[in-house]
Order: sequence, then structure tokens, then C-alpha cells
Amino acid sequence: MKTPAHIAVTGAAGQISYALLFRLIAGDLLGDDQPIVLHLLEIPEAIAGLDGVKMELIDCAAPLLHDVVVSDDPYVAFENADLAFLIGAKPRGPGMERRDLLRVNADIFAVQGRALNASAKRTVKTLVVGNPANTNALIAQHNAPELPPENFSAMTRLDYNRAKSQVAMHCRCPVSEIKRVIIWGNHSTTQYPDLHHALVRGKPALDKLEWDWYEKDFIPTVQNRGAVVIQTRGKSSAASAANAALDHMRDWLFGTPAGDWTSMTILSDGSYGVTPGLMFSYPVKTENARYQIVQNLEINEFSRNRLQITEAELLAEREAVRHLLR
Ligand code: NAX
Repeated sequence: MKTPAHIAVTGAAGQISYALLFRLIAGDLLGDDQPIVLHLLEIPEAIAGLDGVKMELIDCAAPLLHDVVVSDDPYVAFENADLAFLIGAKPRGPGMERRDLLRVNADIFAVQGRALNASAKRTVKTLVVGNPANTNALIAQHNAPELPPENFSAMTRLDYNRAKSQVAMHCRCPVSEIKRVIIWGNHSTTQYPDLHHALVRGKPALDKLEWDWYEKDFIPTVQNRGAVVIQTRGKSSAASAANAALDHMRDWLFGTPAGDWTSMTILSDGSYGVTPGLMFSYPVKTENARYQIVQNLEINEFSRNRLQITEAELLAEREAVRHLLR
């Protein structure tokens, strides 16, 4: 039998985690022969609720689940972690500006970065889901100086999945026929969903699609999808976010399919003229649990402008949390 994988999940009593945990113990990420120990982190007020989730996990009698650790201490929760899903964050309250949200959450991710640095395996792969995800990931990474910077990422996979599905619906073809979609930049409404390099049934997407639809319908639809889900469902995306978190980690660990790529928010190395050291969503290919930014894609003026808009937002976010960056 394989040694159990230790998976840490923060915000474990929240709605995304509720959609994630049961898929983890069913083997949806690491396969049906990989035992799992779950390490669940919550704030003290939510521990009682999390104890209830733990009971339900146990009640699944899942053969892969070897243990469940519940804690309100990140140093305990991250102990020995191989994978960390940082989902827990404070939601935006009434009258709260994005700037206020940034500040409250920045402190959380500084603490958790330090805890990962102290407690997790040196190879821990970290995915930040909690918003503002890019900048939270940057803070966590800066506060974990002994861990490889390339092992920190944030989630734009939900945006990528949304983009793929919009194209598939518009072209009336299966999602599997849509390849090489890109989400550039921030997980926010400034993100740039780019179809200039996308393929539909192996042919350039923009040869098949009307430009008007691309610019005026597709781009804003993907950028604003999260808000529209909240308006429609009355709650923010949960199952689709958990699904995207699994897709992100699975591709990172096991590789992207031949002929395709994915989008991940990772530390910029300056590729495509983006300021180095920002957490920026790029097209990436993955192999042997490592990612590489897809290089040499042509960026026209339309795309360049949009890349600059989302980069400017990330630079402003970084300025607002500068005191937490080492
Ligand atoms: P919920 O409010 O249902 O759950 C969040 C949980 O985090 C709560 O149980 C809360 O007690 C816990 N928490 C708060 N501070 C914590 C801390 N310091 N340590 C540990 N746990 C803590 O939110 P949910 O719908 O699960 O969403 C979680 C986060 O994901 C939010 O920030 C949300 O904005 C973000 N999202 C990010 C997405 C992405 O694509 N990157 C998409 C979905 C989602 O909007």
C-alpha cells in the first residue's frame, strides 16, 4: 500500500471545501490507490461546524481516507502537508471596498505562509483559492522563504473552464474540442480571456467566431461570470470552484494533455513583458509535476492593452500589501 498523502485544506467548513473534500476522498485527484490524510483548518468559531463535516467524511467509510485532523492552528494543520488548498478567506462584507478585503485577507495569508514554511513538506504544492487569490498567493509565497517559490500558485482555472465552456456552447461542439484557451492576469474582472491562440476542432477559433461576439459578449461574460452566478444562485460558485481546484492540481501533478495547455497563476518571470515577481495567470504546460510558461505566442495590440490593464491592477494590489512582502 502507498504511503498516505497529506492534504491540507483551509476554510474547510466553507462551501467550496464542502464540495472538494468528498471528491478528494473518492480519489478524484490522486487516484483510487492513493490513501489520504486530510488536515482541515478553520477559525475557532467554525470548528464546531467542521467537526460535523469530519463526521460526514468518516460516515462515507471511504477506503482511501486514513485520518482527518481538525485544527484552528495553521502550524498543526500544515504539518507534513504534501498539498495545500488555501481556500479560507474573509468574504467581502457590506460597504467593504476591495482594498479593505485585500488588507484583511493579506494578514491571514502572511500567517499561513509562515506556517507552511515551518510545518509543511519542503515539496508542498500550494494552491490559493481565497480572494483576492493572486495577491494572497504572493503574500503566502513571500512569507515562506524556505519553500520553492514555484510551488505557489493561485486559481484562474475556474475562469479558464468557464471560457472553454462558453466557446463550446457558442460553437455547439464538445468542450473536448476546444483547446489552447488562455486566461491572462488577475482572477478579477480585469482578467483577459484570450482566444487568439485557441483552437476549435483543430482550427483557429477566431476564424470560426465572430469578432463582435468575442469582444462584446465572450470577454465580459467570462470576466463577470462569478458575479452573475452570485446574482442567479444567491451564493458564490462552490462546486465549480472545487472542480477547478481539482483540475488545477491534477494537471500540475500529472501533466497537461498533448497539444493543449492550461492557465495557472504563478510567479511571473518577466515573460510577455509582465513585471517579474507578480502572481500572474499565464498559459502553462505541465510535465513531471512542474510547469513551464508557453513561450513565443504572438501578442497583438488588442491583447497587449488588456494584459497591461490586468497587470496594473496587480501592481496596485501589491503596493497595498507591500509591508507583508519580504
Ligand atoms: P465560505 O464563506 O463558504 O467559506 C470560507 C471559510 O473560510 C469559512 O468557513 C471561514 O470560517 C473560513 N476562514 C476564514 N478565515 C480563515 C482563516 N484565517 N483560516 C482558515 N479558515 C478561515 O466561502 P467559499 O465560498 O468557500 O469561498 C472561499 C474563498 O474562495 C472566497 O475568498 C471566495 O471569494 C473564493 N473564490 C475564489 C475563486 C477562484 O476562482 N479563485 C472562485 C470561487 C470563490 O469565489
